[in-house]
Amino acid sequence: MKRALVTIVTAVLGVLVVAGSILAISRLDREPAYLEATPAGTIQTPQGELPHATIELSIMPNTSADYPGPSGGVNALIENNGVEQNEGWPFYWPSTSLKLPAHTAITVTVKQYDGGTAPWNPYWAKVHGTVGGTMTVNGKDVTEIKPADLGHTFTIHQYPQAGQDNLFVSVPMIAVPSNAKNEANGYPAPQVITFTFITGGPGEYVWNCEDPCGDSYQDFGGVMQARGWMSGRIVVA
Ligand SMILES: [Cu+2]
Repeated sequence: MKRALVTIVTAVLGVLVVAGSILAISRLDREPAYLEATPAGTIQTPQGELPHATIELSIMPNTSADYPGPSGGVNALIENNGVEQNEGWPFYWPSTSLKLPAHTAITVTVKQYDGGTAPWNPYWAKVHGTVGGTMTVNGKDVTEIKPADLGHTFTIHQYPQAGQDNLFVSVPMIAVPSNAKNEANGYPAPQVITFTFITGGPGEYVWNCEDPCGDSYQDFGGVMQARGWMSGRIVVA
């Protein structure tokens, strides 16, 4: 009888350990919920008339009551350490997980509220992979900005692989001037950046910031290595 009990307890403990490990791993993996592009009719592009969709993002310099920032997964673990390691970290908002329709012109509007850091390579201050090779900064068409004015980048990529189209888009997010005053909401007036790119067939991609806005090694640690802040996933479906 006692032996049977020990066997049962041992088996139950084993199940609990496995279930706990799976839960811990899935917490680590959890990414913000997908933000879906909004259909917006059709648009003329160099590839002819295509379906059009839009998506709106903001880059916040720090969290606040109105912009609490990513809270699940990796970030929750950082906060649970009892030390607010993500205090003052910039982040893309409302999500770093994006869902985009296939074979569609996607117009992204970004309100950029953060200051700047020059990139290690001026390549990241140039526009790559958009329709016309341009973006707009506060309504003006440009193909690049001064590297010293870079705040962040929005860079979509994935290693070439069978079964999905290549997608490479990189757009420099111009910084708010360092002497900009905060408005009533606690943030300076944003730089407004728009750009349009064309998705291929269905696929899974990642994106990240290529401006060294973090800390540690080459300033690519901290916020730069925490999913949900300066990097995320893109599904084209
Ligand atoms: Cu960044």
